Amino acid sequence: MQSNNVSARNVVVVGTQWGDEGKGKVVDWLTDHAAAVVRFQGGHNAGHTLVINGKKTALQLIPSGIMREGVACYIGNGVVVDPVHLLSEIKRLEDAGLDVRSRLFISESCPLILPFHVEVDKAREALRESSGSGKIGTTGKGIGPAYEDKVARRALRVQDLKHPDRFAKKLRELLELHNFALQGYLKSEALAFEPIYEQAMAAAQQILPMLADVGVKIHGHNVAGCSVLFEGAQGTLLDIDHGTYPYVTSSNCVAGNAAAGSGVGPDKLHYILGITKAYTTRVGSGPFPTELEWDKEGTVGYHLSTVGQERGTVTGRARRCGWLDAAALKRSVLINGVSGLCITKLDVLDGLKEINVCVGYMLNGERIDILPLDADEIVACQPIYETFPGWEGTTFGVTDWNALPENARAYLKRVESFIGAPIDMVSTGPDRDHTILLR
Ligand code: 2SA
Ligand code: MG
Repeated sequence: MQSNNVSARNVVVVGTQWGDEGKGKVVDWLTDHAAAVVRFQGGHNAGHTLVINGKKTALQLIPSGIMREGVACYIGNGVVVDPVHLLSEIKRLEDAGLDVRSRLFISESCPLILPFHVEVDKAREALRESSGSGKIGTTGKGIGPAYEDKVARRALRVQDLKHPDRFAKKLRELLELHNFALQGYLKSEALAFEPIYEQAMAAAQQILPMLADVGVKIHGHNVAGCSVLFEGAQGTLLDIDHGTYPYVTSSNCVAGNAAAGSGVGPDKLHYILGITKAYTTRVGSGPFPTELEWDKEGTVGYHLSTVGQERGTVTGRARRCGWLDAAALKRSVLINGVSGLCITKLDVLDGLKEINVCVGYMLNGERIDILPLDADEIVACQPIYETFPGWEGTTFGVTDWNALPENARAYLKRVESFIGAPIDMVSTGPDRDHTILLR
């Protein structure tokens, strides 16, 4: 193979909080300069909302690049694929007039999410709740159980769809194992083999033409001098290793996994863009030191929740809301090797009298300035805030740094100096053009 053309500059876009930082919009915006967009982890638990010419589109499994004509979209080996969901998402986009099948490429190494994964996911959550150990608050899409099968080396993969007999044999074995759990300690019902097999084989007809050797394809773009975008899903604090375990998703959401999850070398990750919302949200259970009361009218939390329209794209669940946690951000910047940050939804802070930023915590009588690793310790953290005056007028849709109110600039500059990474972009609204570029 030839070495990469030096003009290619690949960018990894990752969430630095608990997801929903606005990655989809930023990926879409950056796609102007990219030949391809790659998903490398997660599955259809992700919800990336794009607003183009005032029209909203929500993507779950398909990379955000699909909204741009001529951009290739890759689903890398690190993604778990529900074949039925994939086809319904493709159909939804095709119904909206998009050309999808000629531009979407899927790695044959992706593990499949099958109906029993969804049942196990839901039954486990019900059991956690009834036993008093507390729900994780998963999206119920079967993500965790599918990744468990991958790690246990028994998963059915996209490539098994090519071989009906092999698929049937593996499916029988896997189904037996999951039915044993479902009928036993999960107190649910067994699933039948035939409908799952038939549905998967029907889906295979449509999916197999989209298979591709993703790592080689990405390399090809780079050799041709074209840049590629890696689109992270969820966020760093939901990462299976580095997040607030066990209240996490089941994949690595950090930038390093863009390489392993798509089949390229880490030397091809040229710039890491961390996406950070100007405040914090979290959907699902787990510790959240700067959480505010967000469901009571008249509170700051309620302002963030309603003005920010903080509802899950996939599940419709209300997201928990709180102040920006710069001490948590500090850890994210470190783990991802963030080159620059993009601050999103700044306009949601418009109209607040005062704005707080968490710059550390009191933990067991000591002051610390970075988020601890142990979820129980995070629960015990008391946030230490710096308070900033709010600003008059609106930042909505502003496209020039100097046109931002002085107090807004001061707020962003303080965040930048505390976390030690530059703010390279600011997003001031959902539309493509509501963007300030600083570098
Ligand atoms: P799962 O389903 O096993 O990945 O859930 C485990 C935890 O990961 C969280 N998680 C998410 N958090 C924020 N956004 C996500 N995507 C959707 C969105 C979520 C939605 O964009 O709004 O619609 O509810 C996402 N996906 C997973 C999840 O809440 C659990 O805490
Ligand atoms: Mg989302």
